[in-house]
Amino acid sequence: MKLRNFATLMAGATAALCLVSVTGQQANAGTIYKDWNYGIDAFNDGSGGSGYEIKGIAIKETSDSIFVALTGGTSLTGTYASGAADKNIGWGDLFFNFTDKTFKAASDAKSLFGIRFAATNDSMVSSTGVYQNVQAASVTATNDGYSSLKQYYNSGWDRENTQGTDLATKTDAYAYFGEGSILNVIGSGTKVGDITMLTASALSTAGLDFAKFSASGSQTIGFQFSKSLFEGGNYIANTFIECGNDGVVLKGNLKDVPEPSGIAGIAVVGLVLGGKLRKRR
Ligand SMILES: [Ca+2]
Ligand SMILES: [Ca+2]
Ligand SMILES: [Ca+2]
Repeated sequence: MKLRNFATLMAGATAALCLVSVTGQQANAGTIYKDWNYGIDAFNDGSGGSGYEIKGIAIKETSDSIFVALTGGTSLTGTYASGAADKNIGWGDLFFNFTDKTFKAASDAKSLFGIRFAATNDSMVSSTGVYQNVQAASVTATNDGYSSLKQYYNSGWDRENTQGTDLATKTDAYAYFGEGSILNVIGSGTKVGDITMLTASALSTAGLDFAKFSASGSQTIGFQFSKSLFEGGNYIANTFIECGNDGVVLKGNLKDVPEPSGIAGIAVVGLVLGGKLRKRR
């Protein structure tokens, strides 16, 4: 729990008690296998072919690190595409939403966490790494992509597990993302730390096994970062390809995020909100 959230909690505690989540984020979804939480995406909803097909996402936490893996047909450096402004279409950025808000609302409130892991993509932040206070932006227009999520679905790409097993239907996708622009990169945010890219063998050693779900793509990308950069509790993680041709979501829960040091000064706040915090965590 980051310090800034005490203020957010104080401001929102009363309202939060009265609100019923409309996004289903309270659910600790995903499929856990050997400590990895998996979201498996439709294998046939990558508009444009196998080079734009996401098959799955997986996240694992250890005592001090968070591991992320993505698999599909898109390499870390993307695919040549004559219609893109930079002649390349690759991965967008990865987002984590720890709030009870929809993606758009959390983005508008600059409450998302974002990770730029693809150094050659069109992210609007200058370097790879972990960012907080993130507002998302769309780069589909400069990547020969869809002007909206509605246009993607109206083009015939609605499939079972359209945004992965945790956001399986178009209706669910609209409820979380809305029907408008596909916000797929970090538009702005504050960098809080770096990521370390992981080799296939390192991922295997860490227990990653997309083959368990018959979801091994030709490209599997992985990285890790310090859990101290992050927030605990329920999350919705997601990423889209730069053109919006495919996207995947994973819901889960981070249990063991270390408490920041030096919180004694707001111990009273902690006591008052203790019940609320325990519930969130
Ligand atoms: Ca897919
Ligand atoms: Ca591009
Ligand atoms: Ca998808």
